[in-house]
Amino acid sequence: LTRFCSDSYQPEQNFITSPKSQPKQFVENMVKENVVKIKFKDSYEQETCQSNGQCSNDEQLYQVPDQFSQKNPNPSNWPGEMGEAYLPPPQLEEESKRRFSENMFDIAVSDQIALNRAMPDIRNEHCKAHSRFNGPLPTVSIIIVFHNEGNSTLLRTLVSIINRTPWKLIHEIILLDDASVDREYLHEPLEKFIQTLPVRTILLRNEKRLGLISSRVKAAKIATGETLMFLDSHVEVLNGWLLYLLEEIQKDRKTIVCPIIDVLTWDAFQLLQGATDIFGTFSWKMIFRWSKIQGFSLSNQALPIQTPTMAGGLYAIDRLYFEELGMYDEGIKIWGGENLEMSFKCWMCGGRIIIHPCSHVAHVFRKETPYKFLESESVFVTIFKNYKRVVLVWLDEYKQLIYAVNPDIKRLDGGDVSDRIQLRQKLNCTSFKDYLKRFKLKNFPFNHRFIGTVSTSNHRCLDSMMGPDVSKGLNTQVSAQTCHKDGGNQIFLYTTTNKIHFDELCLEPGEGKSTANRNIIFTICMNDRKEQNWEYDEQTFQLKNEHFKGKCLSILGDSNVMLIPCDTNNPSQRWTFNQEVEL
Ligand code: UD2
Ligand code: MN
Repeated sequence: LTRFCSDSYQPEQNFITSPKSQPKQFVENMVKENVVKIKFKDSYEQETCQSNGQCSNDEQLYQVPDQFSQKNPNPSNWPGEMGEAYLPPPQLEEESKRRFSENMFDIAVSDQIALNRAMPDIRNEHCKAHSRFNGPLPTVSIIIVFHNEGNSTLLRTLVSIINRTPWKLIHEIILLDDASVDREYLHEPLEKFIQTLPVRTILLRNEKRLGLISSRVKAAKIATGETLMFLDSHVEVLNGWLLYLLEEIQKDRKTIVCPIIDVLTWDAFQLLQGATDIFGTFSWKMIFRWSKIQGFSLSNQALPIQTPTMAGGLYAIDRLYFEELGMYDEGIKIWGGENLEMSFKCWMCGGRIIIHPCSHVAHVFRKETPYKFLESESVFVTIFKNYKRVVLVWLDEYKQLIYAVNPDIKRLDGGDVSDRIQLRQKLNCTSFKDYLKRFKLKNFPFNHRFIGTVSTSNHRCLDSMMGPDVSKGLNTQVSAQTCHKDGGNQIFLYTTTNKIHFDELCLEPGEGKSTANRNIIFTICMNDRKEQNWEYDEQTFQLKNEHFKGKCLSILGDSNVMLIPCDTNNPSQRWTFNQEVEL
């Protein structure tokens, strides 16, 4: 029985079981129809299990196979094999340009790459040494929501899952088409395709666009596996990816586990290995950020890393735990901020979030977002309203800092959040301050002296001149501008350890010839770095550098912030801290 469903979906009536059939025949048809140009392996075969998903024993089921035992590999000179870059040859250039904006990645290139292309095993040696697991691992419902996804990218996502996951662990794959427009291949061809898959696959369709977040909730509600695995619709999972994630949930069910997100480039679909020594944080503008672990030790490379926040796209979670946590805030429209909501909620209410350095999923990072958000308002308005909800429910008194730096979040109305506040009470969660203390997130302080504008007696204020992405401000110059009283880039933070922060960055004199005056730039904050320490003299109002003795923070000319010899008569060295945020 095969039926395809809309919003009124009833799982008992409408699931599609997809037994192994003849993918070869089907793929040949697709090639004829010019939908996907290169055929993949004759049929799916499990390396450790029988084709019906039966494994001879659990030892085989819970073991990451050696990648090179893959049967019937593609010819190695096929485009993109082993994650190699494939740039469009001259005859493809026209199509490549013409169709780029469909997805904001090169779909013409993707169409040339085999759906079952081989990928290198990029796990480190420590991970390879940990390739056996104690069963039974929980089963998984893999949830993939898509809106206007490219054809070959979506199919390659599915084929990679089938080829690199023990089928017995896949309770089901749930695909949800979030009201894609004018994409014929997402209809009958996709419906036929999923019937060739050897695991149960459900395809749902939204009649009206719900956005990623509500769609994920909708899919989670019909899922029946023991765990949920959320994926984007343009990924390739790599060898062993799921086993590492499930093992952590098996150990502790209140765990959210994220894989390493490797990069597939938007122009050549080249695999670039993602960093494994990173964790997630977020900025004063509520933007998710990656941060490098200082002093990362090589011997720990197979151990999961605790992360204060997650990127949000790819993660595994116990299904009932996801429910306990109140799934997502459905007041969040399309997407944006939901990853922070999930992160704060999990950590503040007794759970934990980890990144497993052995689990790799490659994701196509697009050039830009190809689809619109809501018709009625700009993307930023939607996203800021989403942030507003998260801030109101989870940030306690720290909401003031967010509001000072991004007044739009303060101004916009994100709607009623009372049910989410109730959820927080029900879950008996700790304060946001405790969350910050636990991770010592430096940009959200709890031992600071001051947060606000820093101005000279002639009404010039320190200004970061930064866009929303603070990481782009690394090594840029600090500026002085007319004090505008609108907060934003003029909000700085002065710590009890004498550092001057803008968000996660610190003020420090840049390189300069020893005799020359140095520009002040933004650098990564480091505890023991004296160049970043500024002693405030309450008599003279000077900010004296602790490393360069006798030198002070000063404005030179109109807007240059420099380190020059201290001079009590210079009004451009007389600084006042104007407290704007009381924490
Ligand atoms: C990143 C995350 C993504 C999500 C988003 C917002 C990663 C690798 N990706 O997205 O999962 O958390 O940030 O925080 O961490 N989609 C819909 N309906 C919509 C809009 C999007 O179904 O109305 C789908 C889309 O087809 C895709 C997924 O949502 O499968 C994420 O969107 P994206 O890939 O455009 O965004 P990305 O990768 O920047
Ligand atoms: Mn994506």
